[in-house]
Amino acid sequence: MPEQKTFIMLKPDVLKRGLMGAIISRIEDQNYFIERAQVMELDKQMVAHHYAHLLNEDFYPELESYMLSGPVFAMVVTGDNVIDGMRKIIGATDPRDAAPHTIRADFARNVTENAIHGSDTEENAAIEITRFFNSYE
Ligand code: DAT
Ligand code: MG
Repeated sequence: MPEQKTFIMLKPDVLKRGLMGAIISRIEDQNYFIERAQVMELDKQMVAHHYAHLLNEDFYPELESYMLSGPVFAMVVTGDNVIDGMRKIIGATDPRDAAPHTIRADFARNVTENAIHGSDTEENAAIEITRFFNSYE
């Protein structure tokens, strides 16, 4: 299994509801390592870049206002096969479709407020880490 890096972001309501610790425990329980982390506020431009593939969707305004509703917690997480491994413990985009015991099944409120982002490919992980942390090391 390859050692990889992925970009993980805990979305605003996770910070508001005090769920950061519970979700970080699940990441560490997989023996993944949190290499970099910061609480930060996004702006419209960062949300537009991060969700560029969704700009024309009718739900984009709702997604944008959710992502701007408070600070997020951005992380670089490393580990064996961590990109797919994190997607697996995160669960499906819509929590109604997410497998039992996944982070979204347990913590997401709905498809918009779905608690957490995880990169889907190595290419996107590198782009997202660079966008949020200014460098890919
Ligand atoms: P994922 O976050 O599982 O990679 P995605 O990249 O397709 O999913 O979408 C990014 C975010 O956009 C997702 O976490 C929540 C929002 N979103 C996606 N599909 C949606 C929908 N049908 N209605 C509302 N929000 C949606
Ligand atoms: Mg995605």
